[in-house]
Amino acid sequence: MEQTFVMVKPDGVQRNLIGEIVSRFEQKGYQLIGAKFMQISEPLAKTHYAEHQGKPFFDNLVSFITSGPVFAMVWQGKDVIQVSRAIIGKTNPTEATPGTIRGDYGIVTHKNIIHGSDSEESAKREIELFFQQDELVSYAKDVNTWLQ
Ligand code: IDP
Repeated sequence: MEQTFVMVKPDGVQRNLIGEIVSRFEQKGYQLIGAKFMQISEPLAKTHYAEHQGKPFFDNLVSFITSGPVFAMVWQGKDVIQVSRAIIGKTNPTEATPGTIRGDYGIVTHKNIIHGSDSEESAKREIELFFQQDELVSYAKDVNTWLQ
């Protein structure tokens, strides 16, 4: 079953949006298999955002993501990578459709509430970066039979 990495960024935590964000993924029908409330270190931030190294916003991105705690999660389900990106909305909240998380709660790109992996490769890389294998919980849910 497909898995993806989702993280409520420091602005989402400060704005009390953890519960709202978890609800949206739960209500869609996805299954939470890992969660961690944590402070990101500078080295972890630089590794996580390595693809943006050298861009003008990189330093601000690293200082923002390390500026307060984040809520890191792994969600599982059919097509969860693609669908979670749709639930999250476009990177720039001005362009994000209302109804998406960024469309409903974000205003500026550098504080856009939430991160979600954008491909199978980045999901695998980011899950391994943030979670040990024994921190991911495998469990059956009877409700899944109503979603397949
Ligand atoms: P994504 O989070 O929608 O996948 P990415 O292009 O991977 O978007 O960028 C990672 C994060 O870097 C964004 O969520 C946003 O917070 C920040 N970012 C991206 N582009 C800009 C920019 O042009 N200015 C400031 N911050 C940016």
